[in-house]
Amino acid sequence: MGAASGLGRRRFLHSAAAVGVSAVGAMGLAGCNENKGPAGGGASGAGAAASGGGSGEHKVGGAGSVEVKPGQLDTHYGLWSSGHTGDARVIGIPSGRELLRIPCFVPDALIGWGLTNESKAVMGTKADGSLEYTVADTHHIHASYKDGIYDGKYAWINDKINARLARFRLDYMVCDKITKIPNIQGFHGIFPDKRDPVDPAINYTTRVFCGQEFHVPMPNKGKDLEDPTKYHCLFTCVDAETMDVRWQARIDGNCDLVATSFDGKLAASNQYNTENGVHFAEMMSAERDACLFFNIARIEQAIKDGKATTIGDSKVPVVDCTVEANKDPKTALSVRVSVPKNPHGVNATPDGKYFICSGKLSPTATVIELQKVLDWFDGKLDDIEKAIVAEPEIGLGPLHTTFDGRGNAYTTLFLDSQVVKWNIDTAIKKHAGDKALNPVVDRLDVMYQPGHINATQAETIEADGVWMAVGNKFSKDRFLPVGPMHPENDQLVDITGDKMILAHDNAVRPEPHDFVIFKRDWIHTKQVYALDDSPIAVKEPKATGVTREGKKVTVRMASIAPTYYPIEFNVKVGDEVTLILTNLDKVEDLTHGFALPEYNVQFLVNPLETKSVTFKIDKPGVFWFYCTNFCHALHLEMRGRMIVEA
Ligand code: RUQ
Ligand code: CUA
Ligand code: CA
Repeated sequence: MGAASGLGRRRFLHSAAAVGVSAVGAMGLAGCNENKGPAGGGASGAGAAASGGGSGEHKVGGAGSVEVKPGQLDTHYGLWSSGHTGDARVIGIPSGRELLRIPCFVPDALIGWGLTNESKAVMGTKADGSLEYTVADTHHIHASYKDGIYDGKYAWINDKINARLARFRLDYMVCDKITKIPNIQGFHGIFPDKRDPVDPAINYTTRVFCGQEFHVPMPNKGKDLEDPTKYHCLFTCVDAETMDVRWQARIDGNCDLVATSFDGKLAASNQYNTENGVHFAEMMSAERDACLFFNIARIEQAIKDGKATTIGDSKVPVVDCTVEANKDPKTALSVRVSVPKNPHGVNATPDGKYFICSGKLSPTATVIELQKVLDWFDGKLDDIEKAIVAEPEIGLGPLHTTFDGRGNAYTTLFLDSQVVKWNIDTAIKKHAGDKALNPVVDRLDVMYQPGHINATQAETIEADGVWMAVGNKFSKDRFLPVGPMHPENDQLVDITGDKMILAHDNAVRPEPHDFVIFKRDWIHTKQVYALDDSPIAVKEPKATGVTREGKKVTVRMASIAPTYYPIEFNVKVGDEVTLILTNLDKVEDLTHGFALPEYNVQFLVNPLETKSVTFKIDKPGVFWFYCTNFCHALHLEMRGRMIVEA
């Protein structure tokens, strides 16, 4: 990326550095708002170690202190993707504290994800019962919508490596479904829709759109390797409730990220490699790539009208959204708007009017007016390029953009190691002819090489412009050295004022990608399961015990602190044991573990939760199973014997 930025863009580096100084200078101004912020935090900010630009004391702005004192709660939830650790994280904002990791695609030893039968059923297994995949790369996480804000029901996350989409239930904060998307590689961007394009009563999420980044020959059977015309990507629509794949659209070029309009009519993906090159040099030749818009109502009508095909063994209907097939606005299912070379990131403004794509290799952001795209589909706009209403120069290596709900955009500049705040309306006026205007409002140095960025509620109509988190890919000198691999640095910025104020650093295990942040009362979690959540729950101590059918043995267990029922059971060498454990404790936070030596078993059961594991008995002996999770004064005594007679 560094080489690609080119010498010609040096001047941006210089001007960016000059303006960056003012961000540090401005920190003195912000102190007057102390303690008035919605976070209602502490008085001095002394607990917040961070400072702008790497030196000087921390100032508290309108958002309040980042310090969350003992006894207080964070004001916001953050849902973070974790990159190639393959899971998701729940972060408290403003403290930056990691509250939970939610496993989905890869095993997790703490809760026994990938070990219990229930989690294996979600994750998917091979014929021999082993997990189909044990690695994943999660990039983008987004929550379900109702009336333009999150409804607290679901969140979704992608696995770029193995083309899977996972769903989290936000009440229990667990993964409940994973869907493998057929015929794609490099599954990257995702975004739920926000309402139905046709039925106004459906003002909530019913679809999740998924972009494919790595194009492959279709079908991908080892043929047509050097024929770029055979390489395509698919844009996929998954049903939010059933998690079935509803349809796919075959396209040219590679999808980077995905955005959806608040009216439900359009989904879009910014694209690089519109050249459709198979080799790196070909992928870099065009001066402009694109943002590709999908007309959802038309695509679904086309499928109803039988205008779909299928690919390979997949039964999913596939429509043709290639450029060649969609030239006539009256019938087009999709249309491309140009964006400079190899763009990255596309984001919807909270007022519902624009999508903004970052230039990445161009020092610009491209503002596309959604009404104009709809006008083109209606035959009212003669040239789709007129949908571009601004293309401000903002700095080097722009990647992702977020919003404060007051008309400002905040874009990460990877090469400048800055966040640039710019005004969307000013950029539009400048594009329309008022060349004297400067849309850039402020710049803030961040440490270092920022990628993702998101402000509180910025992906909803209630963007509140309080806090903004910036995910920095490098932290270098920012934390104590821990060997060659540094943590990453999530920085929190107060965006309530004209000037951004850097408020907090927190180290984070590499490598988070996207995240969303929203006020804490937008979700209501449950602390205790319902016994009936599991069809195999062991509902009372009386229902415990061992049953046998030939070599298949079922052990029904219950836990009530500080003991298991039964506390011992007998099985035989050669048995296949399915052990079902229900935690009959109903008290919040009273979680038990179950570990079994020599059999590689460890999992947790939360209050009234049921889990099961299946394993083969291959040796005689006494095996003490025990509770791994501190639950009671007699936690260490919570154990029992599995007896296998010789
Ligand atoms: S994308 S740095 Cu992380 Cu998947 Cu933009
Ligand atoms: Cu039960 Cu520790
Ligand atoms: Ca890194």
